[in-house]
Amino acid sequence: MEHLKIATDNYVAFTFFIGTMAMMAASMFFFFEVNSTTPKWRTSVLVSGIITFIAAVHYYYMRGYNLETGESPTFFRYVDWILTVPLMCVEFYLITKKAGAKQGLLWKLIFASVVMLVTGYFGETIDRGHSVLWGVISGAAYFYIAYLVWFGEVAQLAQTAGPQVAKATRILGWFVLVGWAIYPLGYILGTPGGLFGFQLVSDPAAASHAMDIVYNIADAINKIGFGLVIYSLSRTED
Ligand SMILES: *C/C=C(C)/C=C/C=C(C)/C=C/C1=C(C)CCCC1(C)C
Repeated sequence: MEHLKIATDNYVAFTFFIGTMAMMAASMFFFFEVNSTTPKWRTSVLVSGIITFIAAVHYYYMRGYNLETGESPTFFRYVDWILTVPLMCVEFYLITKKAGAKQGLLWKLIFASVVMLVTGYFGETIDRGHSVLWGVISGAAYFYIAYLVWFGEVAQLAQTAGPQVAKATRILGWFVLVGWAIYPLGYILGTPGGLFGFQLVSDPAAASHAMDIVYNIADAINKIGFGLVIYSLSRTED
């Protein structure tokens, strides 16, 4: 078998490689720091590590898959997201729980994130002809999550949970509003529906490469960044 190496101009393979490394390093960091975390925040820091660890395992696989086939590992990308995004919802629940968050709120967040991801998957794979429609439905679920975090129950509970939790929730809210908004951009670049029919990248292979690079950058920012906000909350509040 031919020995596979990353060509220096292959940015897709490169971002998969760096993504794998970053997720592994972040997981080690969060897991080791659990020991020196106060009991109150231990679960939250542990969940941060589980999120980056799940991503590390998927990235390791996606990196190899992409290197060998040159294709986009869409299925495993979505398997990763369907596991990690609900866990990010768990983080919102855990930090507002002391202020009285109910399990109903957790299920609302998880349900919206599953709708967001399943519809996005349809638009990227089995029904690409209607990618704009699926993208719009997915976007509605996304805005609902952003609404809950900025103005809904999450925001209200965070206000009564003390200044540190309120501050952390606001920063996490920015991750949802700005960091998560990078994903629809990748979707627009990569699907045939483009931006309501306007195709930004016309060559299909180039479009799929652009999408992978955008998703890889977004994952590193959002999964590791999110975890670091939780980590810093665990060090300021006792
Ligand atoms: C760790 C992975 C994360 C935080 C993934 C987040 C993914 C999204 C916010 C995806 C959103 C999408 C839309 C809002 C519309 C188009 C389809 C998606 C699934 C790319």
